[in-house]
Amino acid sequence: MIPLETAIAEGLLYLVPEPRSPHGVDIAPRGDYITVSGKLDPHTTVYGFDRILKAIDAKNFEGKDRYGIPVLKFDAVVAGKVEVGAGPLHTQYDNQGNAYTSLYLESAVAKWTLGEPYHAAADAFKLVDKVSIHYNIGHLATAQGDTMDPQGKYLVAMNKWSIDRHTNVGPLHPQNFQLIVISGQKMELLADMPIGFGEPHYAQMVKADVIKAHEVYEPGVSAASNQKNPDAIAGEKDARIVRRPGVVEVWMNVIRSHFTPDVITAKVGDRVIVHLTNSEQTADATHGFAVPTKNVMVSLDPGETTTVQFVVDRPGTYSYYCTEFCSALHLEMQGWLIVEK
Ligand SMILES: [Cu+2]
Repeated sequence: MIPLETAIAEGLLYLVPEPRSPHGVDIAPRGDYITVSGKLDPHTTVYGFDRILKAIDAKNFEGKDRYGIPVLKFDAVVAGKVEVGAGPLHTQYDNQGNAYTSLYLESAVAKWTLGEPYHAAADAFKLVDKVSIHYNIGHLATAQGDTMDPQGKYLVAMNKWSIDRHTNVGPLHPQNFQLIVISGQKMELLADMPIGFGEPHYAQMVKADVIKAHEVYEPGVSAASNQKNPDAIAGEKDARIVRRPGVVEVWMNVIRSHFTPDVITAKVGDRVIVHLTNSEQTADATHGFAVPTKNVMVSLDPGETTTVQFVVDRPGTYSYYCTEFCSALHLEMQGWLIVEK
């Protein structure tokens, strides 16, 4: 942690007097502009990063705040102001030097131009277009619009409410996402989509080839820690049960569609520790392991290893079974835990 005094002494922290209730602060793709939207001010303020650095070098301050943080002169650091409309919140960018600001009160998205080098001074910081969206837009996302490599083409308006827009399924309605085409000069609404979770916040839209998901875990890797645990791995051949006083430790293999071992015996009072390895190498071949009376239910992705443990306190015969519909023999994928007195 950097203490406030150190930040001030080392020249790391400066303030700027933004007009009204600043909300979203969004950096342009090349890091040259900082867009601040003022929620209660119909303008978006665009600060030039080079102007900020120059003002710091020239000690162009209008004073200090009560903690001693230098306050930069507003006029010295502002590159432009754009009258975007009522209730500006967040801004995203495209690959043509345009910015897109969500307008919460007005329920719209404003498109406007950045300054040099994207647009000549005469065309800079001008409102270009506005598109009405359905209702209560908060955040918005353009394709890679938060990165150094924005793609343009599409924008998603993340609307917090969806009043009357989709089939009513209860008091809580889905959020309404609206897809807008931004490849032309004018924005165009393409589609609505209900999304069934709480208020959408920062989200990223990236090209599919940016996502390099691994489909199968390297055997023995735990999804929880993303670490390999060689001591917990069990293939079908080395699956085993090891007993010591008060403990039954099981190395269990899981593959379509059986558990090895499929019978475990224990004594009342024993702690049962089960290391489970799903040794599937087929993407999507997930298995589960549930021991209902012990409140145990885990999901194992292909290759994954995980450990569960519980104490058996009553004699009886308990089933454990797979909870994923893994094959035609899924219903056979079960075993028995026999607890003796
Ligand atoms: Cu299964």
